Amino acid sequence: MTQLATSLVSGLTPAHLRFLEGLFPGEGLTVAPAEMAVYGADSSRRAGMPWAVVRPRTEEQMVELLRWAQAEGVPIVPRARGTGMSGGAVPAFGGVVVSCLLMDTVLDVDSEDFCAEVEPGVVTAQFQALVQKRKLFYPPDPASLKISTLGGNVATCAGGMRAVKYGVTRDYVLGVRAVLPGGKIVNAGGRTHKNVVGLDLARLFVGSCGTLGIFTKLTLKLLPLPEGSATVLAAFGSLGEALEGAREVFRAGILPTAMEFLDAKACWGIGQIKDVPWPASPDGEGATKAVLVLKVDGSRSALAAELSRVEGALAGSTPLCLLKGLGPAEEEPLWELRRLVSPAVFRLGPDKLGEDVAVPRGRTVEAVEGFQAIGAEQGIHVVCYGHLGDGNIHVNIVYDAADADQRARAKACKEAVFRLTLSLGGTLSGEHGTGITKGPYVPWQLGEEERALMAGIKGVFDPSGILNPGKGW
Ligand code: 2HG
Ligand code: ZN
Repeated sequence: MTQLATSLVSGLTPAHLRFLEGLFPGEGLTVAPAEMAVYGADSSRRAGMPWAVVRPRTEEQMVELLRWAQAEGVPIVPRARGTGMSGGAVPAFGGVVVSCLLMDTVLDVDSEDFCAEVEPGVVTAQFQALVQKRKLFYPPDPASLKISTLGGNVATCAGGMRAVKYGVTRDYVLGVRAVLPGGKIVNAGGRTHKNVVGLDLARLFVGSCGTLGIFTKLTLKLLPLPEGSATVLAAFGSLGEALEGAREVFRAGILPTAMEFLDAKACWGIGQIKDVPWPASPDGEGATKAVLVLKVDGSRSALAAELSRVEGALAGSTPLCLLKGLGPAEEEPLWELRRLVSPAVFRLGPDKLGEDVAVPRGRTVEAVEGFQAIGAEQGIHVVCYGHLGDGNIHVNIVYDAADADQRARAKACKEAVFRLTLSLGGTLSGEHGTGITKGPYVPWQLGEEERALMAGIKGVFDPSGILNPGKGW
């Protein structure tokens, strides 16, 4: 955990604390450092100490808080479960951390309008299970979905595995109600699935990482629930064969729901914490050099045929083994293996830089081979896995932060990965956002004109710059 020194001294006066006590009585306010520490960290393993933590239950409290914060110049850092990987929820400059977790009501689910209205603190997986009972489907599925919230997902434009077919969180946000610094309430978008009146303010909030306003209500688009799904897991003797197999799936005209891959190091790491179905040897030099996991969905009667088409497309790459799962009970163990990769990577070393670059789909082979070559050059473990179907590659650079030489080599790796990504026409972040870990690199990708426009927009929403400072562009 890296503690950010800038945030250790509280900027709150006794009068500020009296105001917060009045607005957030009882357990609504925390100022005890031991309790607050957890609200200063997220999954980036960076941390800053909040000056205070508040837990609003109502929009009225949010309005009062943001009116006061702007008048007093107090930084405000909204957060939910802190599953973000780039430090977006870390109070880099101290300030009052606003936990949105108590605003967790599903206000409406409408199977005629195909939309739902929710408060930001609703947990994503719980929401999906709820709408599923009504034969409705909310597709975005970030790996953190069992604990992360819809508000956090919208603030970060969370991606996930089903993005290949269904898109990312942005594609499901119809409307946003948010409170701005100064206490103004903004209603953007609404319940219609199409809307071209004015600029698309709702989508502007998506992925803005709590820098423009704090959500109090989200209107989300729903789909009819597909009748069934099926999964294929295939292991290959080379990375090239796996990547070629994936291309064949698209060439065959199949649009999978999800198309994920694991490289040899990822497969090895998973094998260290779980029995794996692919051929491997304990020293990491096993026969399996890459694994693909694909999902298809649709009507139950069509699934078996769809599975054989996927199998046919992969056949040319001569899989070492191929497992099929029909329906959630058979599929879940296969997806569990994929989800284990993020923690499994720590079997290779105590620390990691977790990148989530994305390249145009046609450049994935060059990208993955290039990232692995960079790791080999620097003599450091580079693990590649993730959302192959979107060209969104997780590049985990594993190192020991206590060792200065490894720290320097990990940084050199990260920068070489970024340079290669940009040279292939890619982006530094496909789904985790820039937060504080990638913030300094944003000018590598965005020009001065674009950054000036973004800064201008930020200034309109938040003229005093109090909302989540240090997370801009
Ligand atoms: C995933 O797809 C997540 O598993 C986490 O986005 C990736 O830990 C990571 O770097
Ligand atoms: Zn991911």
